[in-house]
Amino acid sequence: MTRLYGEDFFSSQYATIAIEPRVPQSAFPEHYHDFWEIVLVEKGSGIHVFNDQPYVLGSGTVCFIRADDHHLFENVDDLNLINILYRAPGKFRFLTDISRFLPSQDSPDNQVNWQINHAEMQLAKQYIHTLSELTADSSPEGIAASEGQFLQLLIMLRHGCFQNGGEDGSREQRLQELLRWLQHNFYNDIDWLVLAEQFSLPLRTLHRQLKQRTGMTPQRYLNRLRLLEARKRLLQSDKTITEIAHACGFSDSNHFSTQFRREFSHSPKMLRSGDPS
Ligand code: RM4
Ligand code: NI
Repeated sequence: MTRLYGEDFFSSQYATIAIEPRVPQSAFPEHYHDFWEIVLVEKGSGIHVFNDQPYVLGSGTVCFIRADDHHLFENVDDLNLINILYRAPGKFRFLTDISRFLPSQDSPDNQVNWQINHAEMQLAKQYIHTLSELTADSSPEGIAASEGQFLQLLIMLRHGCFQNGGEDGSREQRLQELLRWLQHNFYNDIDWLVLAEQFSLPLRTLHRQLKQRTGMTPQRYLNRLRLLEARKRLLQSDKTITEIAHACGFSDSNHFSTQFRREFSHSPKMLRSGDPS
Protein backbone atom coordinates (compact mmCIF):
# COMPACT_ATOMS: atom_id res chain seq x y z
CA MET A 1 0.00 0.00 0.00
CA THR A 2 1.28 3.48 -0.85
CA ARG A 3 2.44 5.80 1.87
CA LEU A 4 2.18 9.56 1.31
CA TYR A 5 4.84 11.83 2.75
CA GLY A 6 4.43 15.28 4.26
CA GLU A 7 7.42 16.64 2.40
CA ASP A 8 5.37 16.45 -0.80
CA PHE A 9 2.60 18.62 0.61
CA PHE A 10 3.79 20.96 3.36
CA SER A 11 5.22 24.30 2.15
CA SER A 12 8.41 23.88 4.17
CA GLN A 13 9.89 21.66 6.84
CA TYR A 14 8.68 24.21 9.41
CA ALA A 15 5.07 24.28 8.28
CA THR A 16 2.82 22.24 10.56
CA ILE A 17 -0.38 22.59 8.53
CA ALA A 18 -1.12 22.34 4.81
CA ILE A 19 -4.34 22.83 2.85
CA GLU A 20 -4.84 20.56 -0.14
CA PRO A 21 -8.04 21.18 -2.09
CA ARG A 22 -9.12 18.39 -4.40
CA VAL A 23 -11.41 19.82 -7.05
CA PRO A 24 -12.34 17.26 -7.96
CA GLN A 25 -11.02 14.35 -5.99
CA SER A 26 -10.74 11.52 -8.47
CA ALA A 27 -10.84 7.91 -7.40
CA PHE A 28 -7.73 7.48 -5.30
CA PRO A 29 -6.18 4.15 -4.33
CA GLU A 30 -5.69 2.91 -0.81
CA HIS A 31 -2.93 4.68 1.09
CA TYR A 32 -1.75 5.86 4.48
CA HIS A 33 0.42 8.85 5.45
CA ASP A 34 3.18 10.09 7.68
CA PHE A 35 0.85 13.01 8.51
CA TRP A 36 -2.71 13.32 9.80
CA GLU A 37 -5.57 14.76 7.82
CA ILE A 38 -9.06 16.17 8.10
CA VAL A 39 -11.19 15.65 5.03
CA LEU A 40 -14.06 18.02 4.43
CA VAL A 41 -16.50 17.37 1.59
CA GLU A 42 -17.61 20.53 -0.13
CA LYS A 43 -19.88 18.91 -2.67
CA GLY A 44 -20.43 15.89 -4.85
CA SER A 45 -20.56 12.28 -3.81
CA GLY A 46 -18.45 9.21 -3.45
CA ILE A 47 -17.53 6.34 -1.20
CA HIS A 48 -14.78 6.64 1.34
CA VAL A 49 -13.39 3.28 2.36
CA PHE A 50 -11.79 4.07 5.67
CA ASN A 51 -9.95 1.27 7.49
CA ASP A 52 -11.84 -1.20 5.28
CA GLN A 53 -15.19 0.26 6.21
CA PRO A 54 -17.16 2.11 3.52
CA TYR A 55 -18.73 5.49 4.30
CA VAL A 56 -20.90 7.55 2.01
CA LEU A 57 -19.59 11.04 1.32
CA GLY A 58 -21.80 14.03 0.69
CA SER A 59 -21.64 17.76 1.13
CA GLY A 60 -20.70 18.55 4.74
CA THR A 61 -19.08 15.21 5.60
CA VAL A 62 -16.04 15.56 7.84
CA CYS A 63 -13.60 12.77 8.45
CA PHE A 64 -10.57 12.65 10.73
CA ILE A 65 -7.70 10.50 9.57
CA ARG A 66 -4.72 9.49 11.70
CA ALA A 67 -1.38 8.71 10.13
CA ASP A 68 -1.79 4.95 10.29
CA ASP A 69 -5.38 4.80 9.15
CA HIS A 70 -5.70 3.63 5.57
CA HIS A 71 -8.27 4.91 3.15
CA LEU A 72 -9.33 5.29 -0.46
CA PHE A 73 -11.96 7.10 -2.52
CA GLU A 74 -14.13 5.38 -5.09
CA ASN A 75 -17.40 5.77 -6.99
CA VAL A 76 -16.71 9.48 -7.02
CA ASP A 77 -19.01 11.88 -8.80
CA ASP A 78 -17.94 15.51 -8.92
CA LEU A 79 -16.49 15.04 -5.44
CA ASN A 80 -14.89 18.25 -4.14
CA LEU A 81 -12.77 17.88 -1.04
CA ILE A 82 -10.59 20.04 1.09
CA ASN A 83 -7.87 18.13 2.90
CA ILE A 84 -6.41 19.83 5.93
CA LEU A 85 -3.11 18.14 6.67
CA TYR A 86 -1.20 18.42 9.93
CA ARG A 87 1.96 16.66 11.00
CA ALA A 88 0.60 14.99 14.17
CA PRO A 89 -1.27 16.09 17.29
CA GLY A 90 1.98 16.37 19.25
CA LYS A 91 3.93 18.09 16.49
CA PHE A 92 2.51 21.57 16.38
CA ARG A 93 4.98 24.26 17.14
CA PHE A 94 2.82 26.45 19.35
CA LEU A 95 -0.24 24.38 20.21
CA THR A 96 0.64 22.08 23.06
CA ASP A 97 -2.36 19.94 23.87
CA ILE A 98 -5.37 19.83 21.59
CA SER A 99 -6.12 16.15 22.08
CA ARG A 100 -9.59 16.79 23.44
CA PHE A 101 -10.59 18.18 20.05
CA LEU A 102 -9.23 15.23 18.11
CA PRO A 103 -10.60 11.70 17.96
CA SER A 104 -8.61 9.22 19.99
CA GLN A 105 -7.69 5.67 19.07
CA ASP A 106 -10.91 4.23 20.48
CA SER A 107 -13.37 6.99 19.62
CA PRO A 108 -16.71 5.67 18.36
CA ASP A 109 -17.03 6.11 14.64
CA ASN A 110 -19.48 9.02 14.80
CA GLN A 111 -16.63 11.02 16.31
CA VAL A 112 -14.30 10.18 13.46
CA ASN A 113 -16.81 10.66 10.67
CA TRP A 114 -19.73 13.07 10.81
CA GLN A 115 -21.74 15.74 9.11
CA ILE A 116 -21.70 19.50 9.58
CA ASN A 117 -24.58 21.73 8.54
CA HIS A 118 -24.68 24.43 5.90
CA ALA A 119 -23.83 27.34 8.22
CA GLU A 120 -20.87 25.44 9.71
CA MET A 121 -19.70 24.64 6.23
CA GLN A 122 -19.69 28.31 5.24
CA LEU A 123 -17.71 29.19 8.34
CA ALA A 124 -15.29 26.31 7.76
CA LYS A 125 -14.65 27.59 4.25
CA GLN A 126 -13.82 31.04 5.55
CA TYR A 127 -11.41 29.66 8.13
CA ILE A 128 -9.79 27.44 5.54
CA HIS A 129 -9.41 30.28 3.12
CA THR A 130 -7.47 32.30 5.70
CA LEU A 131 -5.58 29.22 6.75
CA SER A 132 -4.39 28.49 3.24
CA GLU A 133 -2.91 31.99 2.98
CA LEU A 134 -1.21 31.67 6.35
CA THR A 135 0.37 28.31 5.60
CA ALA A 136 2.56 29.89 2.90
CA ASP A 137 4.39 31.89 5.56
CA SER A 138 6.95 29.83 7.44
CA SER A 139 8.14 32.56 9.78
CA PRO A 140 7.36 31.83 13.46
CA GLU A 141 4.60 34.45 13.28
CA GLY A 142 3.10 32.79 10.22
CA ILE A 143 3.17 29.38 11.84
CA ALA A 144 1.68 30.69 15.07
CA ALA A 145 -1.11 32.38 13.15
CA SER A 146 -1.90 29.29 11.11
CA GLU A 147 -1.96 27.09 14.19
CA GLY A 148 -4.33 29.57 15.86
CA GLN A 149 -6.63 29.48 12.87
CA PHE A 150 -6.45 25.70 12.70
CA LEU A 151 -7.54 25.46 16.32
CA GLN A 152 -10.52 27.68 15.64
CA LEU A 153 -11.52 25.50 12.72
CA LEU A 154 -11.10 22.38 14.81
CA ILE A 155 -13.30 23.63 17.65
CA MET A 156 -16.02 24.50 15.19
CA LEU A 157 -15.90 21.15 13.40
CA ARG A 158 -15.93 19.24 16.68
CA HIS A 159 -18.89 21.20 17.88
CA GLY A 160 -20.89 19.87 14.92
CA CYS A 161 -19.88 16.36 15.83
CA PHE A 162 -21.27 16.43 19.36
CA GLN A 163 -24.46 18.21 18.42
CA ASN A 164 -25.87 14.93 17.29
CA GLY A 165 -29.42 15.46 16.17
CA GLY A 166 -29.67 18.85 17.83
CA GLU A 167 -32.25 21.44 17.00
CA ASP A 168 -33.31 20.10 13.63
CA GLY A 169 -34.08 16.43 13.31
CA SER A 170 -34.01 17.28 9.61
CA ARG A 171 -34.48 14.95 6.72
CA GLU A 172 -30.77 15.28 6.10
CA GLN A 173 -29.97 14.04 9.59
CA ARG A 174 -32.40 11.17 9.40
CA LEU A 175 -30.79 10.14 6.17
CA GLN A 176 -27.38 10.26 7.82
CA GLU A 177 -28.65 8.12 10.65
CA LEU A 178 -30.08 5.65 8.20
CA LEU A 179 -26.75 5.42 6.36
CA ARG A 180 -24.97 4.89 9.65
CA TRP A 181 -27.47 2.26 10.66
CA LEU A 182 -26.95 0.48 7.36
CA GLN A 183 -23.22 0.43 7.91
CA HIS A 184 -23.71 -1.67 11.01
CA ASN A 185 -26.69 -3.77 9.97
CA PHE A 186 -26.13 -4.58 6.32
CA TYR A 187 -25.79 -8.31 6.99
CA ASN A 188 -29.47 -8.48 7.99
CA ASP A 189 -32.33 -8.89 5.55
CA ILE A 190 -33.25 -5.36 4.63
CA ASP A 191 -36.79 -4.33 3.83
CA TRP A 192 -36.49 -0.83 2.36
CA LEU A 193 -40.05 0.10 3.12
CA VAL A 194 -39.70 -0.83 6.78
CA LEU A 195 -36.38 0.98 6.98
CA ALA A 196 -37.79 4.13 5.37
CA GLU A 197 -40.56 4.14 7.96
CA GLN A 198 -38.15 3.52 10.80
CA PHE A 199 -36.27 6.69 9.86
CA SER A 200 -39.41 8.65 8.95
CA LEU A 201 -38.41 9.06 5.32
CA PRO A 202 -40.62 8.56 2.29
CA LEU A 203 -39.40 5.53 0.36
CA ARG A 204 -38.97 7.63 -2.76
CA THR A 205 -36.78 10.12 -0.92
CA LEU A 206 -34.68 7.33 0.47
CA HIS A 207 -34.22 5.95 -3.00
CA ARG A 208 -33.44 9.26 -4.62
CA GLN A 209 -31.08 10.48 -1.92
CA LEU A 210 -29.13 7.27 -1.73
CA LYS A 211 -28.78 7.25 -5.47
CA GLN A 212 -27.60 10.82 -5.43
CA ARG A 213 -25.04 10.20 -2.71
CA THR A 214 -23.71 6.86 -3.74
CA GLY A 215 -24.42 6.84 -7.45
CA MET A 216 -26.03 3.45 -6.82
CA THR A 217 -29.49 2.13 -6.14
CA PRO A 218 -30.05 1.28 -2.46
CA GLN A 219 -29.89 -2.42 -3.23
CA ARG A 220 -26.60 -2.09 -5.08
CA TYR A 221 -25.14 -0.03 -2.33
CA LEU A 222 -26.22 -2.59 0.24
CA ASN A 223 -24.66 -5.29 -1.86
CA ARG A 224 -21.47 -3.33 -2.02
CA LEU A 225 -21.33 -2.94 1.76
CA ARG A 226 -21.76 -6.69 2.07
CA LEU A 227 -19.08 -7.46 -0.51
CA LEU A 228 -16.58 -5.08 1.05
CA GLU A 229 -17.10 -6.67 4.44
CA ALA A 230 -16.78 -10.11 2.90
CA ARG A 231 -13.53 -9.12 1.19
CA LYS A 232 -12.17 -7.89 4.50
CA ARG A 233 -13.11 -11.12 6.25
CA LEU A 234 -11.69 -13.27 3.48
CA LEU A 235 -8.36 -11.57 4.05
CA GLN A 236 -8.48 -11.39 7.81
CA SER A 237 -10.19 -14.54 9.05
CA ASP A 238 -9.94 -18.29 8.56
CA LYS A 239 -13.66 -18.86 8.09
CA THR A 240 -14.76 -20.66 4.94
CA ILE A 241 -16.07 -18.74 1.95
CA THR A 242 -19.57 -20.06 2.60
CA GLU A 243 -19.50 -19.02 6.24
CA ILE A 244 -18.34 -15.56 5.30
CA ALA A 245 -20.96 -15.24 2.58
CA HIS A 246 -23.68 -16.10 5.09
CA ALA A 247 -22.33 -13.83 7.79
CA CYS A 248 -22.33 -10.92 5.35
CA GLY A 249 -25.94 -11.35 4.25
CA PHE A 250 -25.66 -13.68 1.22
CA SER A 251 -27.84 -16.74 1.56
CA ASP A 252 -26.32 -18.50 -1.45
CA SER A 253 -22.57 -18.77 -1.74
CA ASN A 254 -22.57 -19.28 -5.52
CA HIS A 255 -24.51 -16.11 -5.95
CA PHE A 256 -22.02 -14.48 -3.59
CA SER A 257 -19.05 -15.60 -5.69
CA THR A 258 -20.62 -14.30 -8.88
CA GLN A 259 -21.33 -10.92 -7.34
CA PHE A 260 -17.90 -10.78 -5.79
CA ARG A 261 -16.23 -11.45 -9.12
CA ARG A 262 -18.32 -8.80 -10.79
CA GLU A 263 -17.38 -6.23 -8.18
CA PHE A 264 -13.68 -6.95 -7.73
CA SER A 265 -12.81 -8.80 -10.97
CA HIS A 266 -11.55 -11.83 -9.13
CA SER A 267 -13.25 -14.62 -7.25
CA PRO A 268 -13.23 -15.05 -3.46
CA LYS A 269 -11.14 -18.19 -4.00
CA MET A 270 -8.51 -16.29 -5.96
CA LEU A 271 -8.33 -13.65 -3.28
CA ARG A 272 -7.85 -16.32 -0.65
CA SER A 273 -5.11 -18.04 -2.60
CA GLY A 274 -3.24 -14.73 -2.66
CA ASP A 275 -3.47 -14.40 -6.41
CA PRO A 276 -6.13 -11.78 -7.10
CA SER A 277 -4.91 -11.14 -10.63
C1 RM4 B 1 -5.00 12.88 -2.15
C2 RM4 B 1 -6.09 12.26 -1.31
C3 RM4 B 1 -5.49 11.72 -0.07
C4 RM4 B 1 -4.64 12.75 0.65
C5 RM4 B 1 -3.66 13.41 -0.27
C6 RM4 B 1 -2.95 14.55 0.40
O1 RM4 B 1 -5.54 13.39 -3.31
O2 RM4 B 1 -7.08 13.20 -1.01
O3 RM4 B 1 -6.45 11.21 0.81
O4 RM4 B 1 -3.97 12.08 1.67
O5 RM4 B 1 -4.31 13.86 -1.41
NI1 NI C 1 -5.25 10.43 2.52
